[in-house]
Amino acid sequence: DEEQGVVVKPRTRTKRPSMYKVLLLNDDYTPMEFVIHVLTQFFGKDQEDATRIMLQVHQQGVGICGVFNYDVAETKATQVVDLARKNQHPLQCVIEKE
Ligand code: TYC
Repeated sequence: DEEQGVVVKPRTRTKRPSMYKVLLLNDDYTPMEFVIHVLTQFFGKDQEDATRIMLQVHQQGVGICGVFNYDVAETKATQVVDLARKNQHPLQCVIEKE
């Protein structure tokens, strides 16, 4: 190519951003209503979906609120924990790389 005078465009590899699950963990003290509130307000779930996810966490110990890029996942998890602490609930919300 070079000797024929053809200009080759350098290719830069692009990566799709890694995605992160936001998980809620069960505990013995956080009220079910508060968990449902979190799922509707921070994760856009309707009442039915929020109740289903809350019960799954309650019964299985962990459940998925949603999957987001790192910044959004980290922000949501922090907001959930901040609101829980403000209300003196021990609710844990963590992120996990997919
Ligand atoms: N186990 C809690 C209770 O019985 C309810 C609960 C559900 C707490 C989900 C946390 O992520 C959670 N009040």
